[in-house]
Amino acid sequence: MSSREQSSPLPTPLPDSLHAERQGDVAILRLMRPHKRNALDDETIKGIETFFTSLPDGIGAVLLHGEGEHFSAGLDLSELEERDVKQGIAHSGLWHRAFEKIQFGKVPVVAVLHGAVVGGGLELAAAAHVRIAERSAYYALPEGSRGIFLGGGGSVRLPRLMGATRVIDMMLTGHTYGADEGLQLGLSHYVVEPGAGLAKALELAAHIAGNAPMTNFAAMQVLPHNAEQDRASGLLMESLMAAIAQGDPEAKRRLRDFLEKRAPKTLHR
Ligand code: 1HE
Repeated sequence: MSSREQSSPLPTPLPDSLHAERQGDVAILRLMRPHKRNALDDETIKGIETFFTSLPDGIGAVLLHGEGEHFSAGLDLSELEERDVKQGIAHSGLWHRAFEKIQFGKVPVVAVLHGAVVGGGLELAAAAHVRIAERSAYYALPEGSRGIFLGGGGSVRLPRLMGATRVIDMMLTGHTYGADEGLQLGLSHYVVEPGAGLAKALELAAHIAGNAPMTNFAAMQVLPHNAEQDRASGLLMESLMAAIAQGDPEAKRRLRDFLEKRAPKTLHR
């Protein structure tokens, strides 16, 4: 996809707090509540679930980012006041469903992080596959000081990214991390200058969309599962997935391209 490629709207009906468009084979989902620092209310979470379950064919990657100065201020705290225990469990379940659709959906997701990436905003970011942080990004879990807890899968995903003890520290002490620290800890994979995140994300998303779909599927689905299952099951799963991927006609075509000197070489860039 070139940066000159035209944007077109995606047909899925979404709430005003989200905007979706398509550039070639990349779908772009933007959080659109900058006046509320992209706080995530129920409507937005339901919209995220709808978006990821109704991606049209031909989309090879999703780019996720937030309008305004911040990626997301997390849970919309104004909706919390009246919720009882039963409603709290249902609410967390809603977030779990939506974010599982991101992590284990049809295609890889590239997130651009800037400004506040806090609470549920960090949980949302953690569900993406590739994270690009602009230098303004910072990470925090203010749940401790608000008297609440993680609810969007963060207690499962974040310890796997950065270690449980760091997550405990963030929640207990309010410790925040900046963009460069986040890169070292695995909260992002790239750090770029302010304003450069979207272009980098479009470049990476276009690269991902150009991969063989079966390889993208294997990377998204098999790697996280193998990180959690026993060694023997992991190795068996790997053999099966490797055989499925290499048996696909797309793999045969790509291998022929390389052997007949039509494919790009693997160089350090
Ligand atoms: C909000 C929210 C929100 C802003 N829910 N309305 N998240 C937090 O504890 C983070 C709370 N937010 C902040 O600390 C700050 O807003 C920021 C550092 C992110 C940005 O500061 P600033 O000075 O740019 O904005 P602001 O003046 O604080 O906020 C602008 C408006 O957004 C204001 O509303 P207004 O009507 O008075 O203009 C704020 O009330 C509103 N706003 N953040 C609701 N989070 C699944 S469980 C997940 C658990 C969590 O996510 S806990 C973490 C919650």
